[in-house]
Amino acid sequence: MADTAKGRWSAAGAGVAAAVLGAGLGELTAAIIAPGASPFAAIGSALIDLAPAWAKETAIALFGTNDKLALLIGIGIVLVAAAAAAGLVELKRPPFGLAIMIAFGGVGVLAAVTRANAGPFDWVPSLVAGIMAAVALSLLIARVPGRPRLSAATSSGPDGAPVALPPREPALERRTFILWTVGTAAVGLVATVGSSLARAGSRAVTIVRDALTLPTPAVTAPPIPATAELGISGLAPVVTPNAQFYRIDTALIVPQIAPADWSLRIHGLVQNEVTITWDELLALPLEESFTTLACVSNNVGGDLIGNALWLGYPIRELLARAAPTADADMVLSKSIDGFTASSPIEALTDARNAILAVGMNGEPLPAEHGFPVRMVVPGLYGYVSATKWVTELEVTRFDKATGYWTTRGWSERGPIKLQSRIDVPKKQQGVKAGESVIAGVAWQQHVGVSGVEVQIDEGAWQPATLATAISGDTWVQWSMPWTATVGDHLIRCRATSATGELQTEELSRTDPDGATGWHERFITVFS
Ligand SMILES: Nc1nc2c(c(=O)[nH]1)N[C@H]1C(S)=C(S)[C@@H](COP(=O)(O)O)O[C@H]1N2
Ligand SMILES: [Mo]
Repeated sequence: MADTAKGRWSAAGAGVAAAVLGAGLGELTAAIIAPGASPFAAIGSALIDLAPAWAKETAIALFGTNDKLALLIGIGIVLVAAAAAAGLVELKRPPFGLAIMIAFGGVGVLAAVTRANAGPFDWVPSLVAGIMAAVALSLLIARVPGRPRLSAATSSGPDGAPVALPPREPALERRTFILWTVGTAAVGLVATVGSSLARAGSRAVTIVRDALTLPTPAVTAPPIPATAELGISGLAPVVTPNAQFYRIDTALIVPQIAPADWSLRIHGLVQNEVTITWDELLALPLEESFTTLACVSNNVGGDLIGNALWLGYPIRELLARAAPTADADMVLSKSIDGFTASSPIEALTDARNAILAVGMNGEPLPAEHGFPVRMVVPGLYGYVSATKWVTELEVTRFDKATGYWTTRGWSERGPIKLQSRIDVPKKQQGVKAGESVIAGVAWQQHVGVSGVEVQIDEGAWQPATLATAISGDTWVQWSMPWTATVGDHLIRCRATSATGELQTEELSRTDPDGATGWHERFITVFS
């Protein structure tokens, strides 16, 4: 009787309700005892770490900076499907449905304990999740309408064997089952909501950050030239506000480091191991500098790039204290969450503003941009230089160690490539015929840009007007007046670097070391 379409739907529903309960209680346990070990986040992080270069690219291409949300939703969908299957299996072949629930908990445990900064109790939440889901499933499956009810206690037959009780009234049975199932799922949802409330309430680090005042810089950045900002509507502002700054990282849960607990250790191929605390870092003469960060995953025309005023201390000075040995050629910076970046040592020891940053646009680093301390290195893509939540610099060699993305198919070195982008007219924006403007940004950090040219409808390349660059470490705006004529047009741009290199037309993918090609945009001009 239970093996009817209705019975199977009930069993699948029981599986989903049991999983919701387990997941909710697991999240709640994590929120209380091991904030970093949320089963969802642990599995998600493990998936991120296991993902090859193409998977990261696909995620970013499809979902942009919402890639993490998409991943969590994906995990949720898989869990719901697996939970429904576990319910069906438990109906037909007990106790294998329970085994599936326990196995899922086991995957969570494995993911949690293998995380980079795993705590001693990180195995608990997923274990709780698996066991509670299994217990709930067995209780619910026993109540699937139409199941033979077995009872040894009250209705043994003459030979002592359990006998089936007469089925209960079907309507009553169904109502009881639905009540139990909905109740189970509801408890799970309440626990999930409770866990996120508990987490939000314990954002102590945010409170510390908001109360922080950064020291006055010993070296201030020169004022931004008045002619650096063209102020054209739709054009990226020359300094990117923090709230609009792109965010790319592998951290599903933003690491929460209290400055008082932060320190940076420099070790490896050095003569003196150096450790510096937050207070020691802030007591040093801090310097301001503008640097444009760019992601290697930025496609031609993409927006994974932003420019900020950073406040920090030159890494070169700290490395000098550590005194790297002559054979060192790389510094592997490490984040508290296990991310690593391989920077050529010369980029950190030459005259450029490679800094340990504590401030971004006049405030402490936002949590998602690396609070309390991150690296910023002009001229290198973020994945080989811009380590957020940085806690360690290992001085080493390229033939001895590799960074996080290098082991996943990206290049071990990532100098930023010469690029330019059209911002105005905006994508899919119709333009009215007449006097109009084409504008954008161009960059090759630490080299600088000397010119940008624009081509309309395969015509001759025309020079655009460059705004004043803040420095060679930042992007620069450009614009060109355009008398737009009715019809469809193709607009292209290309930059020339300060060393005379012309931006290549050759299209290349983002992996392994950054996209190339000219940005182009189709524009419709109407009368
Ligand atoms: N800890 C940590 N730092 C990291 C990353 C990361 O995944 N984890 N991603 C890097 C990459 S790929 C880029 S492009 C920059 C982006 O910095 P933003 O998020 O502040 O823009 O951070 C870098 N630092
Ligand atoms: Mo990146």
